[in-house]
Amino acid sequence: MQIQINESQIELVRGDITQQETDAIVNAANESLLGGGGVDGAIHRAAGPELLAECRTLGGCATGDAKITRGYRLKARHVIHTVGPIYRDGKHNEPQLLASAYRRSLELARENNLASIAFPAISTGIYGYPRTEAAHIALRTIVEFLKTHAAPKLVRMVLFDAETLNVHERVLQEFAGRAEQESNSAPET
Ligand code: AR6
Repeated sequence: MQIQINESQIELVRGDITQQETDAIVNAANESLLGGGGVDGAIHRAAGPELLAECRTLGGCATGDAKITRGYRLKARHVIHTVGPIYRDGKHNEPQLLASAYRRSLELARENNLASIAFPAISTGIYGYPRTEAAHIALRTIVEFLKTHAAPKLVRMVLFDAETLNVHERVLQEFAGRAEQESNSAPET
């Protein structure tokens, strides 16, 4: 599924983020930036040990922030490492921190003149964020960013399993319907 926001595309696909050929892929890392399980482990395995060596120089990353490295053996030239919140009950700033992880990643892509970026569903694995709530926050943050910035031109979410893809498709359809209503009701000039 794909929708357009101004000059940019948001795309949802099922797949493995380590295989993406976008300018950057986003890693759902932890504050140490020294590797872990899930998507983090898969990215480090695919990129090779040079990625960990560069990560060691970064001094970690706060939750909600992001840092950029090279992609080494990946098809993507860059990895943007971000840290989503560990989900507790939704009342410990988790929505703000998750939105910030997406926004900071998009800002870094823009600052580095990257045209395309691929995200996993940050925090929805080991960090336990409920999938549907996380999809709303992720897609709302991406849509808002692309409404006010001309780049990146392609933002792809790479979902690992069919059910997570379905959830994101349903949420993006809601947003797309709303955007259409807004443009239909806009006063003619
Ligand atoms: N491609 C795309 N998505 C994937 C892949 C893949 N290769 N592998 C897993 N996913 P998680 P988190 C999905 O647990 O919740 C690490 O140890 C997965 O199904 O990777 O942010 C870090 O070091 C899920 O939907 O990240 C941290 O300590 C999503 O990616 C911690 O886990 C995120 O799951 C971060 O936990």
